[in-house]
Amino acid sequence: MVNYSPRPITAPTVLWDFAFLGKIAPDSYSPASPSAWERVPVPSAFDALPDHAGKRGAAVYRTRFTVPAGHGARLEFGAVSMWCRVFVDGVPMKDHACGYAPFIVEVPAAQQAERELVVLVDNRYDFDRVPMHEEYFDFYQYGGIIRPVSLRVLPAEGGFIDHVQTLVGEGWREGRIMVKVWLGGNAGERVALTTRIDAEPAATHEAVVAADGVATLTLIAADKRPWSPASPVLHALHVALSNGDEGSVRFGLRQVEARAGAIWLNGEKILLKGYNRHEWHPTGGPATSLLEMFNDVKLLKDLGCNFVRGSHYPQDQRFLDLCDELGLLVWEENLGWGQRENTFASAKWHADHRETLRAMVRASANHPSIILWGFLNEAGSDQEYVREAFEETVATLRALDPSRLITYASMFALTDRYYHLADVIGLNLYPGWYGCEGVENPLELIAPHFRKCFEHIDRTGFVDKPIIISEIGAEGLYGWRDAHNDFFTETYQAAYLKAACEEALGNPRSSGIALWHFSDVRTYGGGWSLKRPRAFNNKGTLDEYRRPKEAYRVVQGCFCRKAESEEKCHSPGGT
Ligand code: ADA
Repeated sequence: MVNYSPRPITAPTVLWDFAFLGKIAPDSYSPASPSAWERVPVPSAFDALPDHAGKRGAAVYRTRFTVPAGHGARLEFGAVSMWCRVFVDGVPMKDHACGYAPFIVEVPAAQQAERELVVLVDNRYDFDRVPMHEEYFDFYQYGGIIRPVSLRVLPAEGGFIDHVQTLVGEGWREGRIMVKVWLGGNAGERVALTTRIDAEPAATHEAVVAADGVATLTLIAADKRPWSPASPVLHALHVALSNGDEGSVRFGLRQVEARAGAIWLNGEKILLKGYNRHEWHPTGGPATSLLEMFNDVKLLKDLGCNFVRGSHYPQDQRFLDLCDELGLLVWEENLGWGQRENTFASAKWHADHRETLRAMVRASANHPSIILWGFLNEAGSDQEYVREAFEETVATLRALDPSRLITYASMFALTDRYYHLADVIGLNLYPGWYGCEGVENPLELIAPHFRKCFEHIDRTGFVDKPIIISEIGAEGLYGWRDAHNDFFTETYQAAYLKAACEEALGNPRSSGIALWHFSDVRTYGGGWSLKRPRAFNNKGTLDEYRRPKEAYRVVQGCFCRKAESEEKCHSPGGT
């Protein structure tokens, strides 16, 4: 069951065995094959470790864990990149083909308590085997167990709580929540449940109908303080089955709505001010620490943000926990980057996309910080071939979680065919950066282009839908300034972001902005990187070490001028 503190796997050693296997065919591997073992920490991206930096191929991680004899268990993987096959006691249990989505491996009961876990990972691009990852994505795709692995021992007999989903909507003022208890094992058609919110007395619910394995309850929290970025009040819900299986989730009382062309949080119109953020740091690549995530959230808050877009994949649960606790609204999306027709023609891609979308919602649905579900960044949304995937994705998200808004980031503002599916229209726009060869003053392109897009959207029948600028940015190389203030200088970047913020925050048709990007991040190398100096996407307002560029102060000025009155921008340490 989802719990709010990550429970690391109970391995006997801190480090796991690791071996880089190189170009072997994954199917030729067996845990019985001999390997030359090293020791590495988990989580880790093996190709971010100095000994293996930049390598592509197969690799294997191995450890031991204990489960009381006779009990089944679940291994819950935060993310393994890009492809993996998980073996328990030498037996292949699951293949998984999305490097950023959480997944579960069922561990069958055994006579012995000590068990062996082997994870074969592979970071090679292979469209047939791993169609969700393609080589042209503008961020470096690593290999390894990049997020925490946790273990959950299941009851020896009877049913168990698979996970608990809290749904908060129009009842937020009264403290009313809908709770869905997803059951596993032989829980039966009626279950007895005990619930407790915060430190309130426990409540018993006899013979709750578990239709299709889901028992639904409506509960009222005594403490009705709402959750908001300015006051992120969290509540705890504990749920237990009569056989003692139990767990806790956190939730917040808040409602998000899209109406009259605006986004409303707890009944008040809200302007989103934020950044896109990749989960990435130079030390460990995508395997970041809680401290690094914490520092990023603090920097975002210092910049005056109330919003972050988790580009371009499901988020680390620890990051979402921080957003819940520190008060940052989140757009979480399923993995996607600019896919075109060949991707949508792949049955394996559809199956993997479906599985990971569900896994994202299952893992993240209780975070009050998440207000928007997104999917498929910059896919071919001006074309017919995305229709099936877009319609199915939206229907799935609405069925799984009617309490949040749905969006996708479009790069086809004037020709997009699917705005009707979204609650919030997200536009990725780069006027004054891409495609302005020969233009004398590219900054002057920004505001008129925004207006043209807004007018097009209103004219084509979507006047009631809120619009946000889901990406805009320019490259600024850290430390690069010169008298021309030309492209790639910190100065042009700062002026660019200022112009974008002023229009997006000042134009009443806009509900906000997510700047591209929070920090510089490693991207594709070799020939792919000709437009990416250093093989980095340098559009960060901070560089990769989180050193602020000129744009930092400028954006802070824009966002803080627009700060909600109850939310003060601050500058810790006088920065
Ligand atoms: C796109 C894309 C981003 C990044 C950006 C850029 O909008 O969604 O991931 O690649 O362009 O820097 O060009």
